[in-house]
Amino acid sequence: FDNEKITVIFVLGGPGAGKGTQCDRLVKDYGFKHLSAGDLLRAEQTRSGSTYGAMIKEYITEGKIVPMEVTIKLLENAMRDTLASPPSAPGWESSHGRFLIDGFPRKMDQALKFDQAVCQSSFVLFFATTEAVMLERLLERGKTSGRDDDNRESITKRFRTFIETSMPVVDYYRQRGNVVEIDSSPPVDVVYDKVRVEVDQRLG
Ligand code: UP5
Ligand code: MG
Repeated sequence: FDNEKITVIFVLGGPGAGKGTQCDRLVKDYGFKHLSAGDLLRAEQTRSGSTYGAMIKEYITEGKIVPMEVTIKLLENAMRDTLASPPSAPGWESSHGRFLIDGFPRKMDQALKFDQAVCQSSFVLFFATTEAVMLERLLERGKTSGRDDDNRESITKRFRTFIETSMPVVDYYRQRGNVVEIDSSPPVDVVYDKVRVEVDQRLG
């Protein structure tokens, strides 16, 4: 993908930090195309004829990172589809697309591969809060979400993977001065006000 023609923002943060919620707001106000790696994997998991379904379910339930080939392919396909039939949202220009890539990259190999083979991100929006806050949100959501990983056992595993495998990615981009960190403990509107300020500043 041509970095002159698209803007990509990575949206990272622990499980339940509020990535998807904030992305939904940004889509409405800025015309971003929101691509959640987790959503794409869950869709692939249930797609009839997928060879990866059982494998994806196993990884997600165990809170492990699905091999990057699968996830990067799904993201590339979704980006290509979006550019082929662009959203008619205000903010999305035919000459220049905007993507929020949510929950990816969450392992160093994915980060390096995507940067080198797909495109570079403008910056990383990193939502930080405590495990206590994230646990409460996920258990509450788990009452209705139907997600295979919104249970105490999987949540514990997701937290461990986040610390051990995904935080190094955030630190890698931080060293490059590419991380905007936002405390996502407050209510959604308060968090979003801060997000807007940062995005306005960087998108110009
Ligand atoms: N909520 C949100 N913000 C709130 C706020 N400020 N105040 C109060 N409540 C708030 O929010 C979670 C819940 O909290 C919701 O009920 C919301 O209303 C409330 P949400 O916005 O959904 O948080 P999010 O950070 O998106 O949480 P999510 O559970 O989606 O994060 P994960 O990172 O765990 O999930 P994801 O779907 O990205 O990945 C799932 C799995 O897929 C991974 O564990 C992994 O196994 C696999 N995966 C890969 O293998 N590779 C990838 O590249 C990506 C995923
Ligand atoms: Mg999410």
